Amino acid sequence: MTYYEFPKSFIWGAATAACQIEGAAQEGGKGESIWDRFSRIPGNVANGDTPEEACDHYHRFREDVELMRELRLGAYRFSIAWPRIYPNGAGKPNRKGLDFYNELVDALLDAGITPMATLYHWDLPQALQDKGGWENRDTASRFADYSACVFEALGDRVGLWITHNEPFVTSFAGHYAGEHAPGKRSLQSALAAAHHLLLSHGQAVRAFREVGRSGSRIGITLNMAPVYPSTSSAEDARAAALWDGALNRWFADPVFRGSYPDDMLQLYSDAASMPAIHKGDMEIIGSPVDFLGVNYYNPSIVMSDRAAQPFGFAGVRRGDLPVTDMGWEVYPEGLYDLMMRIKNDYAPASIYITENGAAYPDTLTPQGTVDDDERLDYIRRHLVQLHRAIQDGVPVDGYFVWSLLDNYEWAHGYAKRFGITYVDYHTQKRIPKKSALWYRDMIASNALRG
Ligand code: GCO
Repeated sequence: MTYYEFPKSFIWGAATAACQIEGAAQEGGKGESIWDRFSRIPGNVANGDTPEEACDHYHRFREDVELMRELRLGAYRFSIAWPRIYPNGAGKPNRKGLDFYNELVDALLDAGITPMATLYHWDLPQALQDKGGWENRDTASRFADYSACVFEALGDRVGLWITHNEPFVTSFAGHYAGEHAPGKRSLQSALAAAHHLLLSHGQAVRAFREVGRSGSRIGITLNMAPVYPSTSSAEDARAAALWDGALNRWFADPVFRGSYPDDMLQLYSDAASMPAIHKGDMEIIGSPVDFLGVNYYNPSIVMSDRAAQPFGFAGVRRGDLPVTDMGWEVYPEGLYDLMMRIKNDYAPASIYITENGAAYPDTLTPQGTVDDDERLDYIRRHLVQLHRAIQDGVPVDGYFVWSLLDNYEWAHGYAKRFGITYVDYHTQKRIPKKSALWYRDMIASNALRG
């Protein structure tokens, strides 16, 4: 039996996002978000599910904080719904929206839980979408104003900030694949959205440096994956390099090096018209961050496929790995490879795993428990690899399991359960799964056995 002890200051947490858990979509003065709008269009979301009620966390946050306390979480990553603060995207902030997050933060601090706030987890005010959304450069300035308002309101108590969650998904799932709000399908739109998201990140970091309390920290969360070619052929190696460019380098290079990668810039400029990159943009985007947030779920395995649009490569499965309910292959060693790669190529001062977890089709036993052994095993095996990366010098300071609660899984609606806590959507009852109880005990010992 091996004993994997984590650093003393290591932070154990769980993550959620406003749109996925809050509900109360039309209460407390909240404005419409692009997900409120997108989810009501038939065909966009499984079962026609909307975020209207979700986990009703808006009304049950005290109970949820109590649950976190019982699970001994050291930190909680949540997101702020921009349309709660600026129902119309700009103008005067909505006091009731700020009050909600003020009360949540106070409840967390009373329970001894460190709050980590994400400013943008995909719920753009619809009013800004009506003006072009992230394709419009002006949205970046609106984001900087919104961020400054929230820093001002919560910055005396929130010490950990994330500007954006997964700008790759916001831009490409939302504007190229059309699977997420606002449902666009154009490479040009996706590239414009990506640039303005990155620009808004840099602007928010600069706004934070002007007001941020000393000791508080800001970063960005990227969804990154190790990319493996499916064979040792030169074509597959090229395919893997391109996908790595699209998924990882297009976002990490600007943030850490202040430039887009040359090979991708060439490829994208040949295929679509790039948004205007103003003088000074790249310096703003490259403003130093205090940490990198990494969301890791599964590896990318890529092969060359001349027929695949638009760049002649396709993602494939390795085939010999178990898969989750999302169809994602489970490969914990990928987390180790990814950590080493990030350390070598970008050398961030600090890393938080801001999401890692798995969906499985959980069921309640007659005794009222949820025996999610597969999820428990998924988390445990990823933590073993994370421990290995820390031993090898990667500065990982915390881990947040996705997710605290079963919740609204975007285009999959309520059909996919990622929680360590089961949510009965009819009664809104929360039932900690076996993985949650295991996580609680692991946190208490700050170590794994395995
Ligand atoms: C993401 C988001 C989460 C998802 C989770 C599971 O990574 O897509 O940050 O909101 O729910 O990742 O897909």
